[in-house]
Amino acid sequence: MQDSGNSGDPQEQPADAGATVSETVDERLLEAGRLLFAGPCEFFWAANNISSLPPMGAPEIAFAGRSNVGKSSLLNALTNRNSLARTSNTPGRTQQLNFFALGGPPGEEKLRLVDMPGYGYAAVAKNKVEAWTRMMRSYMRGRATLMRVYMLIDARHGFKPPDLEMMELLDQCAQSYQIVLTKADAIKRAEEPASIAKIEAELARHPAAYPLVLATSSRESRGVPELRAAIWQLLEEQGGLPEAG
Ligand SMILES: Nc1nc2c(ncn2[C@@H]2O[C@H](COP(=O)(O)OP(=O)(O)O)[C@@H](O)[C@H]2O)c(=O)[nH]1
Ligand SMILES: [Mg+2]
Repeated sequence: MQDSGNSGDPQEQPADAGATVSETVDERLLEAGRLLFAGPCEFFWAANNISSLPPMGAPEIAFAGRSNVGKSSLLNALTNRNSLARTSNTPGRTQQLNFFALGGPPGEEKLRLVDMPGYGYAAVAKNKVEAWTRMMRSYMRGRATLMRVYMLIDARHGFKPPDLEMMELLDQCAQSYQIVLTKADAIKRAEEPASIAKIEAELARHPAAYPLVLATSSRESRGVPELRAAIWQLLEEQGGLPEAG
């Protein structure tokens, strides 16, 4: 935001004065998000049924999406790792909730990242889909520390029927969620606003959905700092603020 009282020409300022002169809330959040995700991040728990969840502890955010949506790539981009979440070419194989401790060793983490099993994989048997749905439902209903689900949508494809089913489940569980577009590099920049507007129109029909969409590209690291900032802001808003540092 441009402050009309600030008449300083940026070129007149010393190169290192930018942060103090033009610091905005957004820059603060971007930096706080960057620092959060620059900390240690470690896999610490896998649950393949509802009775094997880790005890509740630090605030959790979960990542969900259809198989192949780019979830592993985005988790790796967020945490600056190459293989935190294995980028797999065998969609539907990992049918478990994977927990990562962020910002401290497990037990002292500031935030937990939860990699949800991919859904909508055609070759998965019906009884497995039902088991998956039961597990997601009981996890989301019983998890007081789960702050938000980030639901990933391939920017090229928009919502597909399995995504709409997932949103219905999230709505039923009154689980707060936000849509994150992946692979934004794969659509024309000029098409992005229309794609986002279409998605936001659908979101208006979903009570538990956060109304704004974030566009990301793991390949180009686009939108990734903004997603980190949004996650930090969520922690602040929910009072789960990690200690400064
Ligand atoms: N163009 C593009 N492709 C991506 C991006 N992120 C992931 N992919 C590709 O999408 C496929 C699935 O990625 P992956 O992260 O394994 O998806 P997951 O199954 O949801 O974990 C892989 O072939 C990736 O190379 C991206 O930002 N842009
Ligand atoms: Mg994956």
